[in-house]
Amino acid sequence: MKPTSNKMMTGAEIFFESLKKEKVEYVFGYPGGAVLKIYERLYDIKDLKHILVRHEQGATHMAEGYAKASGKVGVVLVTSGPGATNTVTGIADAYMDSVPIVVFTGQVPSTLIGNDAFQEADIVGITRPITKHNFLVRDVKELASTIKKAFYIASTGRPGPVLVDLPKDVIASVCEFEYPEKVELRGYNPNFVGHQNSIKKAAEVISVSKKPLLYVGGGVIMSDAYRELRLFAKENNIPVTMTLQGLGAFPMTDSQSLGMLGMHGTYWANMAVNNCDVLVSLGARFDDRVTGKIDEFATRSYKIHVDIDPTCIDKNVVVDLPIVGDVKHVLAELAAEMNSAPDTKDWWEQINKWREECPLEYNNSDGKLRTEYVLSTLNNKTEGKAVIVTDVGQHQMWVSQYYKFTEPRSHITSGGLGTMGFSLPASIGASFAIKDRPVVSISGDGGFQMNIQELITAAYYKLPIKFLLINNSFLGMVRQWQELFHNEKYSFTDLSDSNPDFVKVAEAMGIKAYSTDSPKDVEGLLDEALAYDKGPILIEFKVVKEDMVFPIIPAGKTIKEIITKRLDPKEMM
Ligand SMILES: Cc1ncc(C[n+]2csc(CCOP(=O)(O)OP(=O)(O)O)c2C)c(N)n1
Repeated sequence: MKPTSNKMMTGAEIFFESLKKEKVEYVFGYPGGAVLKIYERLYDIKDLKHILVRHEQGATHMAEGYAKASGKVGVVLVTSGPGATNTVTGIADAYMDSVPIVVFTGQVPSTLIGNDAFQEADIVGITRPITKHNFLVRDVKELASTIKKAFYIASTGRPGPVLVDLPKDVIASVCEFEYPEKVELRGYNPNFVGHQNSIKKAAEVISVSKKPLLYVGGGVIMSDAYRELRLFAKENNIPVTMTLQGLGAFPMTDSQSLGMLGMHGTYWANMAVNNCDVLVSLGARFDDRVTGKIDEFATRSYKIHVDIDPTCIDKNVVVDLPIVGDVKHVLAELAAEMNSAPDTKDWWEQINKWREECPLEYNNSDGKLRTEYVLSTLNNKTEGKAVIVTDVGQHQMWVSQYYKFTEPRSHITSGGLGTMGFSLPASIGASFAIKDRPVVSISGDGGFQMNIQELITAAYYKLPIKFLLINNSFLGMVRQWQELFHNEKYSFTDLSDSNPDFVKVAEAMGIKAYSTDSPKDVEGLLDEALAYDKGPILIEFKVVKEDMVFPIIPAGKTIKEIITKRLDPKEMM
């Protein structure tokens, strides 16, 4: 189909011309009645790659994985009704983790909206609380400007998901195509430059502190502020702890890294938070998995909070000095304002004592296969440089402890929503973005089954993803809570009788697959997986069933209640 006239185009043509203007490379999608006109046009388009998924939830996680790995906006295209509602979990996930995606949903014709028409769902209403913004396009004349706004809103300020609902008649209508150069939105002006006086004050406070700590979140990675962070931390010899989303913002191999803080964070990172005198939060949001009991969180510290989103300030923890701005700019300014580095010698001595007091450990001598061993071996073989996409559960927390991320945009996980079924499709999105490093998807046997259909997508597009399946035959993290906090009532968490033969499942979908329960096989299998580039490969590691992730600070508790190992039954008596 050729453009209708010089500049006159159908809505479907305008849609693709607008995506071209936004330099979109990939669209993760699934067709249906309400978007047939778009797919009709797509049939003849060569310079945009449409990735056919197997379920629309998969499409949204792929867009997230692509966005997180590349720093670009991920794009989804689905039909109305069930196609649209299937995207809801992925949209909520992107909202919680501030991931820039734009989701285009088909809608029934404008004249039928509100009539309970076939495959009608009020997706704008449904997603209002879980999108940064959403639009229903009522007139084809608004289509191009709406798409421009959608990409702008998704990718600026604190990033997030934007949904654009496209009624069937709008897509079929015709108008002149003109793509706006600029976006002007009243009331939406993300503040990039922090207040100069506040930055000066922060520099003064940090210079004279004795026990400063940098608490780094995903915002540092999103604003590409890792160089500024490294410079600032090194020049001032300040320890750095990271949130789950912040891992990779500062090299975990550097002696100044304390690793992750919070519920499953390191003992020394949590002790440092509890004892620091100045806490500098950079692109992090003080979420409950980090703070534990809020009234007792870092009570000894003067708190500085740098964030681009003003609604984050004082939301969970009241701070002493807020700085609203892009963390990249603020960190550069802060570095320039520092007259002298703080004296942190004693502070480091104390932190290093905590490191020795309670190191991360696991049993590596009884001949049994353990997740920590698999992850440490993977870390050694890839030197902390692979792109690791995890699911949700115990394996996810072990990754945060045993994989030493050295690069930003290398750790992709569902943190805020904690969505099982995230890793498999998100690794597909990441694999389209990343070609020069291995992409490794790590899932538990529970979460792996939640979007298992997307193995077909990975196989069809011959993506060289390494799927590592950590099979403990349990919904491991829930089992752990049942053991620790619910009287050992293992209610519906044992999957040993119902799990499928994962190797056969993978093979049926065209994927090379292996399984082992022996530590002796780990090196060889990882070598084979890392060398294999003809398509995806799956390795199932049958690990010890009842292992638990330590340390753990129970939900809503403090460092005083930290549990560092499984209690010996004799100790409990
Ligand atoms: C969609 C969804 N449903 C339920 C949960 C609750 N949940 C959190 S962790 C977990 C267990 C995960 O088990 P598995 O995938 O086997 O990973 P493991 O903890 O064993 O590493 C469950 C059920 C969730 N996070 N997401």
